[in-house]
Amino acid sequence: MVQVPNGFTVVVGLGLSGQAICRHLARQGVPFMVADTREKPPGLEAFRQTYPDVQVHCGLLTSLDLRQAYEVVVSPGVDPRTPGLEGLLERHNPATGEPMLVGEIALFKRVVKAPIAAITGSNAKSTVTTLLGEMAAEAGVNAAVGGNLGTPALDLLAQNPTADLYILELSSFQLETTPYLGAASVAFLNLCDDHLDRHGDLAGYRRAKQRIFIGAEHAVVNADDPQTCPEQPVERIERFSIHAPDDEEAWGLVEEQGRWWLMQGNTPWLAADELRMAGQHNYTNALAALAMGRALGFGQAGMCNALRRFAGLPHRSETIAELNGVRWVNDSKGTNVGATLAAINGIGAALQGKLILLAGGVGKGADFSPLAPPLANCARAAILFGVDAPRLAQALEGFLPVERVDHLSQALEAAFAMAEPGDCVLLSPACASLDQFANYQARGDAFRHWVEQKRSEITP
Ligand code: UMA
Ligand code: ADP
Repeated sequence: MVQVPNGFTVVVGLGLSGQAICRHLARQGVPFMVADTREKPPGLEAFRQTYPDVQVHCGLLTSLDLRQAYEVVVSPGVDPRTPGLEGLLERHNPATGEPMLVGEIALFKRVVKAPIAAITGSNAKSTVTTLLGEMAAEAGVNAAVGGNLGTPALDLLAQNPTADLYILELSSFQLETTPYLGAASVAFLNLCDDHLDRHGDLAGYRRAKQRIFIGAEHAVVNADDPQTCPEQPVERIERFSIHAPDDEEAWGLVEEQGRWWLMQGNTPWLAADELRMAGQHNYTNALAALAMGRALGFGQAGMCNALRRFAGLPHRSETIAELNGVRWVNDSKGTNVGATLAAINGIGAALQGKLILLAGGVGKGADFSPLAPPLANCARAAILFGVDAPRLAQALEGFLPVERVDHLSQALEAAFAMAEPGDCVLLSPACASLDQFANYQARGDAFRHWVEQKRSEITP
């Protein structure tokens, strides 16, 4: 048994969040040690060099005696139910008044002075978070943007201590270990099967996400997805929808003489064709950002300028090239069924030819059957790879032709051979990438690289 020294904080995980937590505790002069469930976590040597005096435990957490610990701060990738941590989330810490086990955002909340805007949902978090950051910049607000998006919240504090606003993308993992957020404005954008391997079922996943509403002054929710509505009182709630607004406060889409408009109540804010981001799902993303921005006091003109400029993030329904009349689209960030449905519906409807879907990877326990009907309508085939290809095939067979391969590179070759002019080859895997790639970016980069290589071969 490894004894945790009396009064020490235990940081679990040596990834981005864990290292940010360590830097923060070091700045605060709080004594801490580190544990990681992996025998050789990446970055261990560099960490030891930076913190030669900090004790590091690698391996099973059951061999840690936590009885004298002050508190345990877990990284988002670590399940609070991991053996060794059981019961800590439920146990009260007399010193902090919080659970014995918390996450990075709890530490952030204890010290942050400026207001927080927070965004969660199964999909569109990064897009809306980035967009709100662009709107803040247009409004001349000194905002720091990060969280699940990439820069840990505690690093934002260190990098921009005088920020007037912290705009955070928050995952269910981060919210699960945040006792109280108390944000100025939050959004819960949508909910579909994701991370069920971690949360057990959709109800558990939703419960974690619902924590974003704790102490919120203003909330933006999706009227078309009632699961996003708060189960606790929130002072001000605004709704967005793909339909026309049903009251003056509501945000929605209205078609007038062939042109779609982003509206609040009866007031048009912007024509949808002025946005650089394509697809109806991005119109609702824009509405959510507008609702948050308005509540935070940003002016209309600046927010609309940000919307006109923002081209969307890479790996999200990103057109890479057109080869022999076939469009190649990288939606590698489509890591769950909801995102892949949005991509199929957004692209499939407007297509002259057919869709060829490249999908597969780690399905995280999701039900893939909702993909079958829209694919039956608009797809030439689905080409499946990765560890959950058999489960995907089971859901799609009988609805459309299905081909199984081992790896994305073979899926690309197969798609190239079958595509006809007017078609679109869409990488939107509905799965995480971690069985075959370092992350979704590496998977999207592999797609991009292959397409660019092909383009250079076929265009002299
Ligand atoms: N791990 C262990 N043992 C440990 C610690 C980590 O096995 O003791 C594993 C985890 O299971 C995971 C990997 O290491 O597979 C990384 O986990 P981590 O908690 O160390 O991750 P960080 O590097 O701190 O990055 C985290 C977020 N990652 C996760 O939630 C898994 C990043 O979101 C986020 O950008 C970063 O903090 C900064 O806030 C990534 C993500 O995939 C993009 N998020 C999920 C998603 O968006 O669906 C939630
Ligand atoms: P997140 O940070 O929640 O993963 P992203 O903005 O990175 O969100 O987008 C993730 C995936 O979801 C991408 O495939 C993107 O095309 C898709 N997506 C974007 N907006 C929506 C939406 N409103 N509904 C469903 N899927 C969406």
